[in-house]
Amino acid sequence: MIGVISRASAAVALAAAAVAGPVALAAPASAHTSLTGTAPEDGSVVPAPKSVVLTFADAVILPQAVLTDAAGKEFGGKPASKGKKVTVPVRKTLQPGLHHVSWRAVSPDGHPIEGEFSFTVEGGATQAAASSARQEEEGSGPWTWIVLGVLALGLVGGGLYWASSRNDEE
Ligand SMILES: [Cu+2]
Repeated sequence: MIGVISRASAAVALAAAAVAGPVALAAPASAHTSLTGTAPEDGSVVPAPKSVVLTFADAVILPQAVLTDAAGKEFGGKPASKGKKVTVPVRKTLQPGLHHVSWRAVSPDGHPIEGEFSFTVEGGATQAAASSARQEEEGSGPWTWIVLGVLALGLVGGGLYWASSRNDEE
């Protein structure tokens, strides 16, 4: 019976870890609270949001957040805490492009926690640029290095062959 229960709870823990992913792995077993999600999500492309919402595993104390565009201009209002959610009002309509949120708060256990994430406000040329930039990033994966490596090997090999055939002539 105990075996069944612990196997079941292990399965639940595994499932929870799979959902929470790196956040769960980064957090020590029993320590300060952590950010469980944001809206907009990190790395997302979204319509201009009216507010930015940070959700924590527990209610946090004295939350602070700075919302900036790519030029460093600030758009965030005073963060308001309600339960496990912290809402940062957006003071002025965000223009298309990359935006960044830096946040900081005090965990219920008294430890400071902080983090950052970014999102892109969709629209016109900026959105196209953002998605093509992402494709380029994906494109310059291992293949670029493999091709460069093969080219380099070819050059070295060719050079060695040339050198050895010259030696043969002498
Ligand atoms: Cu802590």
